[in-house]
Amino acid sequence: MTDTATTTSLNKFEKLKAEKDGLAIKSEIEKFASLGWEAMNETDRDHRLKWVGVFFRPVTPGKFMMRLRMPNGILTSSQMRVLAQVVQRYGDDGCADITTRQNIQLRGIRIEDLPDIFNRFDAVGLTSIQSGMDNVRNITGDPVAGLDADELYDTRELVQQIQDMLTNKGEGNPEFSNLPRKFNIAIAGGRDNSVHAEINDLAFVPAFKEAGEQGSRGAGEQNFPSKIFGFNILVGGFFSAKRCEAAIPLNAWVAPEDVVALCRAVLEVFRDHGPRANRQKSRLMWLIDEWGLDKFRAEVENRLGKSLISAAPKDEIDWEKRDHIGIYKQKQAGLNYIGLHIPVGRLDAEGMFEIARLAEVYGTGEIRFTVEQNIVIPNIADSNLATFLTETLLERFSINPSLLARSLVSCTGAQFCNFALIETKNRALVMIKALEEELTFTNPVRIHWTGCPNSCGQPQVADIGLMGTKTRKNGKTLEGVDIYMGGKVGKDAHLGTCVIKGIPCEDLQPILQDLLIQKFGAKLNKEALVVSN
Ligand code: SRM
Ligand code: SF4
Repeated sequence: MTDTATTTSLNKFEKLKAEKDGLAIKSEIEKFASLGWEAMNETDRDHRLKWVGVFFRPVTPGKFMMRLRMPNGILTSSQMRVLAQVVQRYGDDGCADITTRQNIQLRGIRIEDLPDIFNRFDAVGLTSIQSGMDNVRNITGDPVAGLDADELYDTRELVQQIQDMLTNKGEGNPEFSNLPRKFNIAIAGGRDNSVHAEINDLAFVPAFKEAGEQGSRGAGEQNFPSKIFGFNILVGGFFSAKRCEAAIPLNAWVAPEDVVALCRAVLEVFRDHGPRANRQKSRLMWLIDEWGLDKFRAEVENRLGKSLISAAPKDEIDWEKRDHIGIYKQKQAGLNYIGLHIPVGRLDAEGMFEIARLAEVYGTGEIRFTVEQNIVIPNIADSNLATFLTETLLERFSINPSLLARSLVSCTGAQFCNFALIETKNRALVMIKALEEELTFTNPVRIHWTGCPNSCGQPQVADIGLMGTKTRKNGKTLEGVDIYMGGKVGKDAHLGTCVIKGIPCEDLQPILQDLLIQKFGAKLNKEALVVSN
């Protein structure tokens, strides 16, 4: 237990963890399945089940959500088919959402089916372990790792190794199942910061050291003989209702072979010293604030058992961020990856089966998720492209969506999330359609919706971020949004800030229309001009 925790009064969540470790739930699944959700101990049901990725939904009691882990956002067609079978059995209640962490969540789950679902997961190598509460979330990596001719490092293996270390290869690892709070890790392997490194508690961005500054040689060495490849480290990025911060440089560089040990060292420091009294002040940045960066860095060195090398003077993030939608040549001659736009990340069983089929028929069965809640199918031969393009699924999941829809991201919102102050996904889709009827665009505009200040939909990284709130109009309380602007992704990423507060959702469309015209070069369509005249 932590030095901080022993000297301060424990909050409700620390108490429930101290009473019984979340991972203990793993051996009780059969029991819960026969008891049923109504007879279960409420703390087990509402909180501890999250250690195995099962979320009680107060909005739809009895219909649970399951959050998987998808290291680097990669899965196989067989895994996708199992996920589809799971949601299919729930009819209209069953659906899935691709998440802003390159991951997937299933909906409509009945507690009595959990033993069978976990067996099915085991059979195809899927896991949902430690995906919620005070654990490390899905670890993100470059969505085109191993495909992109310009990549600096293929992040896939490293991401998997970190997940294996944290979860004991999916079995559950009590060493890291009682952190002071959630924790996010990302590894960027390309030049465009596809993972939003800046909003993670711990992030690795590609950077070269001059040969001689460091002992061993890294993976990019053959292409840059006088330079050694590794990562500059960023720490402390996070969003919460109370505070949002971009990650700051640790002034440290690691070779790829030291990344797993570095993750372990940082997590041990956070686990053993992170503040646990107030959950609103428990993320890693609060510890860094309390200690100062130098003490934090020294403590990480202690745990690592060696000195950290200072950061490379510059990192290699020098591109604008790509969205990967459309057809792109891979570094392997004759092969392509194709990005499909999945509107607000929402899938049904039929769509999931079809994606699995396309990945098998045209590719090698591999499927990838992006943090924009979309899908990439890699390894499609040139000779298969023409037929691929005739598939009817592309009418639903386009490879060339309209410019506004293309970059739309939305969190879960009021349909399933009890924190939500507004409905998001459906509203976002309706709004985009209405705006596209009125306006013509020359560039994509990245609009992110999030249903409450927890910021799961990352409004601070968007061109226009919309954060749910309650607002007053004519004496009535209405669903509204605070508007964020100025989020920059890719090279020189920085967070956007709130520019307008408390707009009722019913008044939002003309305000967005104005912003799109004034700030993003949108033009009113001829038809809209005629109507407004
Ligand atoms: Fe989140 C809590 C959904 C990404 C910050 N998030 C929740 C819960 C679990 C609340 C709940 O129990 O209802 C939401 C589940 C709703 C549901 O039924 O789907 C939820 N978060 C999501 C997802 C599904 C949004 C999406 O539509 O994509 C994302 C799942 C990612 C994953 O696969 O693990 C998701 N959440 C994020 C992100 C974005 C990111 O990681 O890049 C953030 C901001 C970044 C960060 O954490 O620093 C985020 N979620 C939060 C917070 C605020 C954390 C804090 O320190 O205060 C909460 C509330 C909490 O943890 O107490 C929260
Ligand atoms: Fe729920 Fe709020 Fe997160 Fe949206 S931002 S998923 S409403 S907690």
